[in-house]
Amino acid sequence: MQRLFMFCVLPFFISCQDMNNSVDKPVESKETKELSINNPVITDVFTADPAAIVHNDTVFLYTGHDIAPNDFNFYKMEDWLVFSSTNMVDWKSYPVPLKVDDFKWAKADAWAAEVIEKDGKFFWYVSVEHDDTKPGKAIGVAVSDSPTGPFEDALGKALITNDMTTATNIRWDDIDPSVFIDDDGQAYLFWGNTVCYYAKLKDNMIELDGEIKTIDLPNFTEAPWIHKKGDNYYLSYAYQFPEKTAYAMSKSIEGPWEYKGILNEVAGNSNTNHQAIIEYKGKDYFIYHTGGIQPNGGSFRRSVCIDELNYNEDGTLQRVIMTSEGIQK
Ligand code: FUB
Repeated sequence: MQRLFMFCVLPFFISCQDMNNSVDKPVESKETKELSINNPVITDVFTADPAAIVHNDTVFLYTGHDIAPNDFNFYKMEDWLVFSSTNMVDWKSYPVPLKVDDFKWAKADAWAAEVIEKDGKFFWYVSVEHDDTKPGKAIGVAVSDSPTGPFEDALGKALITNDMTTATNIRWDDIDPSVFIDDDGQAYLFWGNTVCYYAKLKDNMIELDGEIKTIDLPNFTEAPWIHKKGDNYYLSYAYQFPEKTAYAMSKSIEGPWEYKGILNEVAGNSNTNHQAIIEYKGKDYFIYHTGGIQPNGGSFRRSVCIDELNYNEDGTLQRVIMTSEGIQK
């Protein structure tokens, strides 16, 4: 009899209790999962001006390195850094792979740079201050057999100097190189400040192939980045100052470029905004910098952050939402 109660009556009793509970009690809220705070992605040094490539299923993140003292309100940058990750969250660091001093003809300012792989070699295009023989900013190129270096000057002189570009009189218009290899194998270098320049590169990646041209983009400040998705080319860039990121689209790397609007707002307490865009394991990422490490972070002590990038069906880009959480594992 006792057994009969347990097997037949008790379940019925429990289920009536459940019904009563669901009527009388408010529905409990679903458990919310606490997300990790993953931005900035590097927190032991200041990192700026990100560029990134995917090689052998690994992301290599190349950054500038802000070392300005807390009371110094301009850039102090002497070398570039490299990190790698296979999940966009955990980043491995390496010995310093490239310094201004590695370019004998340069005297200062390890400003924005970008790396590309071609035929098993890694070419790193950098902005620096030329020595007094050719005043102004200049673009150099270093090369290595490994994505993490060591890199060495590939040319022994600058690839671009201030006297080669005359669309503006300023001495800092030859900065922020962005390199892109089109589907037919032709490589292009884009760069500029105030004026956006581009030129073809020869197959050896260390000589220009033909004339330097300009692209007319609204409020172009600096930091061009070229990427392609499907049959669309995208030219994103720093817009106005303090800088937002804007972008233009084209069906050809040679243009015409159609301005599409703002992609990212002013990046918090950093007056510059410098982006890299990559696709990795089927997802798209927007890599940028803020002054997010406190108390001393800011325009001259920046830190690289990563958030998702989303495309609309027509290929246009959704505005980036900068988050503290960043990318979750
Ligand atoms: O980091 C120095 C300069 O600030 C870069 O070359 C620009 O893109 C801006 O981020």
